[in-house]
Amino acid sequence: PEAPSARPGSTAPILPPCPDSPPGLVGRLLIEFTSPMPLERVQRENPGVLLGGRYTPPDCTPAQTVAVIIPFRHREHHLRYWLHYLHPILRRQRLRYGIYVINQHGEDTFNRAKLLNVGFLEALKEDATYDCFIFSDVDLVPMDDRNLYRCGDQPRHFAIAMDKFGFRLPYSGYFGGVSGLSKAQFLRINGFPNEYWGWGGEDDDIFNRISLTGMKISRPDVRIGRYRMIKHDRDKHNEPNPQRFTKIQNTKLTMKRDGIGSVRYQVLEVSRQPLFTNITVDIGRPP
Ligand code: UD2
Ligand code: MN
Repeated sequence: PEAPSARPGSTAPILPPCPDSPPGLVGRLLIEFTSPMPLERVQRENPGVLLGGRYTPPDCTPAQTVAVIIPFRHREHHLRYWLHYLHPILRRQRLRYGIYVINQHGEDTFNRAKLLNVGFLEALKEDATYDCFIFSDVDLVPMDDRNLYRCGDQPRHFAIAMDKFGFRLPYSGYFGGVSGLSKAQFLRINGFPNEYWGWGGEDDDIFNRISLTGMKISRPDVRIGRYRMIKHDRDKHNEPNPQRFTKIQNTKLTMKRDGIGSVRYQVLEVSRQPLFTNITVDIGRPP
């Protein structure tokens, strides 16, 4: 009789579902940003990662396909550390994933949330099976691989205990750093705001969108959701946005017209690198 592990007409074995708790995790990790991190070394250490930063576990079938979206401009040295630490973690977590670096073209004011909207749409254009989106700053590395980069039945906040905040949540409505929403959750809040130019407020607007649609934020245990942020000064052209305090008062009104349904941009280049996909995009400038 035909072996039960073979699909009819195929020699590829049917892999069992990936376990809820991946067996190869190591727990607490040592994270440091002192020794230089050449990209060639990171490539050598991650031979299983396919062009564009795609990975599929060889031994099991994951329940989700995860797109990791990174807002980016002029942070190459941070990206090298991020790739060095995150690829092995995500692999141990038995995720099927792809890494998308959304690079803002030009030197106009930075817009993190709009870049994340672009990442959502562009990742789906590349692979319509993405059903979970993890949005991560380029400078944040988890200190524990039990912090699973997956989506659940509520939006997830991963970066809850950062070194720069003394390993505590800075305030109860904090949703910055690293977060995850399923495709359905993201569409339910009309994605992220496009109108926060410069530093700050966009994460609070996203928090408001989630609360206003009746969802609840899910978080890991505080002993597991620990992060290191690579120390940095404020970038040029990402000055604190003075409008942020009034804007976050108005999410209820603005979220209907401003979001994934209204984002306008122009993709200038898609380039599949060995460890990530780079998408350079013109997102315009503040009015
Ligand atoms: C905090 C939040 C962040 C966001 C931001 C306000 C933490 C750890 N993170 O970050 O999620 O809410 O405040 O907007 O509290 N970036 C570039 N190039 C630039 C500017 C920004 O790549 O020129 C990207 C990069 O991925 C960076 C992220 O945007 O990590 C956030 O910017 P930041 O790191 O300067 O701001 P920070 O650390 O205060
Ligand atoms: Mn930062």
